[in-house]
Order: sequence, then structure tokens, then C-alpha cells
Amino acid sequence: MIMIMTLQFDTLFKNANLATMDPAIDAPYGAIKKGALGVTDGRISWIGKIDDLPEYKAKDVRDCGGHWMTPGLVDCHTHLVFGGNRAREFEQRMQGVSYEQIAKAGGGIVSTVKATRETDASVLLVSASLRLIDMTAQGVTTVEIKSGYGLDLETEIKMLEVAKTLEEEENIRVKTTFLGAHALPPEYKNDPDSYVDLVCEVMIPRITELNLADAVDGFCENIGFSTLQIRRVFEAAKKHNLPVKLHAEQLSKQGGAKLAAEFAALSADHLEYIDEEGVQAMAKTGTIAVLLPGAFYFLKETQKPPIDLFRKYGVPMALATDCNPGSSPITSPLLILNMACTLFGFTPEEALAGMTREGAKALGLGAEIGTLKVGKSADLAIWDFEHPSELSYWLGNYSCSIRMLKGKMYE
Ligand code: DI6
Ligand code: FE
Repeated sequence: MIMIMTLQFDTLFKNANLATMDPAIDAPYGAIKKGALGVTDGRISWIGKIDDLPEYKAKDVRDCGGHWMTPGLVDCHTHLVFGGNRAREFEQRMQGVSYEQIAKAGGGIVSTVKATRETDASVLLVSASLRLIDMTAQGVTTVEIKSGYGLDLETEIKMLEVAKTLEEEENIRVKTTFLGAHALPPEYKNDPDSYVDLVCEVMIPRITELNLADAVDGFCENIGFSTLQIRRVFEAAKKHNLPVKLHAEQLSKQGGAKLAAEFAALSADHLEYIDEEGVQAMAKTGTIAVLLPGAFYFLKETQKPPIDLFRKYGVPMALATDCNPGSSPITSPLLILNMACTLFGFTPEEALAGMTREGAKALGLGAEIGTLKVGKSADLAIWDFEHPSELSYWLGNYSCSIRMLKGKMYE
């Protein structure tokens, strides 16, 4: 006797074109045309051609009218929580003062540190929520949020708690990253190594104890921290079983990417000044290259990250907004896709992969999200366009029509 199983769905999307971004599907964008996708208990439970759909029962059936579905977007590098803004500094830069000069004169990151220390958690929450609303409207279902504008234990904790609260209140998946080694706070101005001691011996242990961070990051740069100092931070992270990431080779070549690879970092980010050896080191350990065209554009950088080398050595390239008040005040993931194409030479397909599949890997979530695949979390977005290249084409001003996070629908 042949048993015919009836599939049970909480939601069934039918008549959708699916940009699965699954590399196992041999078609551009991993596309399944005239497809259907079933969701059960928050997970993708069926995916395929609508004609192949077996017998099913569904609580909610949505006809997508031939529109496109993508994985929910993953913004894997943001500094979303901060006080104040740096428009006056932008004005100075447009008059010819450089980002580094501003930092060395006590402005830059440190001026946002001052504002963030002085701003109440409730006010930080409201301003970050507004930025997040822009992102979710454009299909973001997962966002990484870094600390690093506190640079004292109390304010770093305040920032990370605000990030965690956003997850509870904003229908978004949040990954938090502790970025204590972002800049030197004014009170340690002449004693950087003592500040690194504080990060390693006080902040990382306490933040681990409070379970406030999923990873540890640093800024490896002349105006940030040396590879020797970052090595100490990474060792402390390792001791507390936290994965690492690094702002590396953004403004100059420091060897940060190689160091990140040595610690099997989830990602090395920015990378305009990385050399071939650095790319090879990343390839060996599977460290993801997170490229940030918003900062490249806003700082009027001219040195592009070597995307041909990343392709050559098979280093996956993720994209993110780097939303922050100093070098990338942008809340549009879609504009980032366009910039990756026009400024860095990504194809629209690589760009979408960068903000989905590869972004997920940069957060250690490659098995859970980032592609449309049976078993993964039902995190997705539906767009009323005719081809997925439109995501990189419209200059950022496009909203998705439906967003789903963990099987829950937001329209
Ligand atoms: N690089 C960046 O792009 C952000 N942090 C970093 O290390 C910018 C930080 C800022 O200017 O506020
Ligand atoms: Fe950043």
C-alpha cells in the first residue's frame, strides 16, 4: 500500500519566483521560477516548482502573483546604536580636512563616544529604532550591531543592552558584537596598553558573564589599535569562547586581515588595503571578506578592495551598510547593493549573495539563514519586481511588500 502524506503548512507562498541564493541550484540567483515555498513551525519545510507541490493543507495561502522572493537580507556590520551625529565633521571634511586628521585632533569616533556616554539608553533606543525601520522596510531580517562608542564598561554595556532590546521590540534578529578596541578613550590618551588591559581583563570577562556579545571586534589601524594590541584582544576573546572579527586594512595596510585569519575570524571587514598574502590567508581559514562601499564612498576613498583577488582565491564577499555616524551614515541596504556594483564591480547577483548568504556566514549563521532552503529559518522578503537585478538597480528606494522572520509575517 502506498501512503500519501499530506504536507501541513502554516503558510504556503505559491506562484512566486524564488531567488534561493542556494549555490546547489544551478541557475543564476539559484532561481526557481514559478515556485512555491511552504513554512512550518517557523522553518522552510518545502520548496520547489509549484507543479511539483504534493498534496497539502495550509493555514494561510499567499498567491505571490509571479513576484520575486529572496532570503531576508542580512546586514552583517553596523554601528546602529550611537548618540548625536557628525554632520559638522562632514562639513570639515568637505573643506579638505581628512578623517584621520579629525581623529588625531580628538574628534571622529571619540566625539561620538562623548555623545553616546551622555545619551540615555531610552533615547539611544528610539534613534536606533528609527534607523532599523528603514532597514526592515528594505527586507532586512538580521542585523549585527556593534558596541564601541562607550569605551568604558558602563557605556559599552548600555549600548549592547539597547541592541538586545531592539531584538525584543523590532521584529528583527540581532547579533551583537563587542567593539571595545574601537578607539582610545580620552582618559587613556597617553596609555593605550592600559586601555587594552581594561578591554581584555575587565570588559570581555564582564560582557561574557552578562551574555551580551556574540563576537568580539577591533579597529586595527594607525588611528586605532596595532596588530600586537589586537592580538591580545583576540586572545582574551578566545579564552572566553567568543569568535572574532576585525576592521582591517581600511585606511592603510596593517596586516590585520592576516591576524584575523590566524584566529579563524568569522570575517575581516573593509579591506581596501589588503594584499594578496592577506587574501590567501583568509581563503585558508574561510574568513569572510565583508566589504563596505558606504564607508568607501563617504570617505571619498580611491583604493578599491581587490575583488578579483577575493574571486580568484574563493574568499566569499559579504556586504553591509556599516551604518555609523562618522564614515557611513546610511540605512539603505539596497543602496549598498548598488554601490557594490558601481563602485567595486560586483555583479548584481554577487551583491545580493553578499547581503544574504555571505552576510549570514560572516555572523556564523550560514546553516540557519541566508538562503531559501528546506530546514532553514523562514526569513524571507517578497518584492514586486520582475527580476532580482532590480534590487541592485533602483538606487535604494525600494520597499519589500512582505517580510517574514522565523515564520512570522510582516506586511
Ligand atoms: N571603521 C568604520 O568605518 C567605523 N568604525 C571603524 O572602525 C566608523 C566609526 C566612526 O567614524 O564613527
Ligand atoms: Fe565599521
